[in-house]
Amino acid sequence: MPSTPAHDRALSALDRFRVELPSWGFADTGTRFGKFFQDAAASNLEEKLHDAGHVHQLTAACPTVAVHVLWDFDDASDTSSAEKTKKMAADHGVSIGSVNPNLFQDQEYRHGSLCSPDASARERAMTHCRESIALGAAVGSKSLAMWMADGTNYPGQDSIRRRFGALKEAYVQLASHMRDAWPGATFLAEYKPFEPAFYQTDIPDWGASLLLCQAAGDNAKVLVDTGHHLPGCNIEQIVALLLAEGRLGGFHFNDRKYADDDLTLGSIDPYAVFRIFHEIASFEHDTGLAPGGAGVDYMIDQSHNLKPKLEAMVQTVCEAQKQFAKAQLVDRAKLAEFQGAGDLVGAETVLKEAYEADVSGLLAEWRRAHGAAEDPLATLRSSGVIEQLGKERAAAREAAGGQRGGGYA
Ligand code: AOS
Ligand code: ZN
Ligand code: ZN
Ligand code: ZN
Repeated sequence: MPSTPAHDRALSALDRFRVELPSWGFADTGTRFGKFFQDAAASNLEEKLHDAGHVHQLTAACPTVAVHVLWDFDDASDTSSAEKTKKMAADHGVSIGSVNPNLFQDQEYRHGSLCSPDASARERAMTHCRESIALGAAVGSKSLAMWMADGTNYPGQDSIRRRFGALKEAYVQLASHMRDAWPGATFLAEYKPFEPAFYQTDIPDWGASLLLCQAAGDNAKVLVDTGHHLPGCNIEQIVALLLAEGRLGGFHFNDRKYADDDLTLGSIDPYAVFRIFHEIASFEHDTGLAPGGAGVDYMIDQSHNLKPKLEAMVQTVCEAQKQFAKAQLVDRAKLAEFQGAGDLVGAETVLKEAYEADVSGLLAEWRRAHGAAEDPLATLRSSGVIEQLGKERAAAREAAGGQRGGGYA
């Protein structure tokens, strides 16, 4: 591909585009109907960090790994192993990314955690969050990713206003505690319109997340999980508005056809991914920020039931880079001209031209320059690494009495 200003801009934008891998995406997972085990699945933090490190080695784009407090650290109150964890990550060429508290697996959370009508459940949840904050600071992470399963299953079950009030109070306290105990880190507030609660969730949408963040303070930002929207939702508009308000914290990337399906990013609708990146690139352009300057955290949140986990992660990272690069190619001067002239077809064509551009050469060039595999997925698939890990881990499991774990139950 010839070196044009757009080409060079895309190359340097890719330098700042980092995609965080979820530790739980390397472990066995399933649906509520059951699990299909994979021999190569990771069963402890060390193996997850190993796998994440391998994805980073192939892509040079994934230096951090999101951790889940009770799946990756047995005891949330114990920060004494933080140095060991940091070193373990460093040994695999990565570092610890967002810290995800677990506010859904304790029996006491039957009616919710921070929103529960039961004061002792609320207190337990607060303690767990404070411990997660201490852990995050100790492992050198930069963010706390708050996702809560709180909600109700039936109309009348509880007071929606009381629950949201309790939640707001809790977020205000936690974000403020974070400013002292973990300076510089971001409090990320995720939302989801359904599941596991079926009648109402306590943070159903970005509006509710935004209200909480506005109350909680400047370190609180909204986390957009691309799977957490009702059908037809215009996610890029949410992204544009949150950027304008200075409240877009980051993403949990995945794709969906029906619900929170955890499909690989762009497997259903790659144009939607492009449109999200276009909004971010447009914001950075209009505000004079360099690409990556909007301070958005890009994280993957996918648990793969059937696809080999390493392949699915590499596929996702490459897809994200592809759509990100294309969004950098949008001719913004031309677009502004068409927009000003009210030329719909002209404006749409500018977007489509970038979306339809072939960026494979550009991505290969970037990967060569950064020590990544030129085609990470092909390299992984022909390397035999997954088969080898499968053999080793199956044998180790056998020796340990068949124990599995470390992800969604
Ligand atoms: C759940 O639906 C959410 O997407 C969570 O972000 C996530 O899967 C969980 O926090 C994993 O730790
Ligand atoms: Zn570079
Ligand atoms: Zn998520
Ligand atoms: Zn989800």
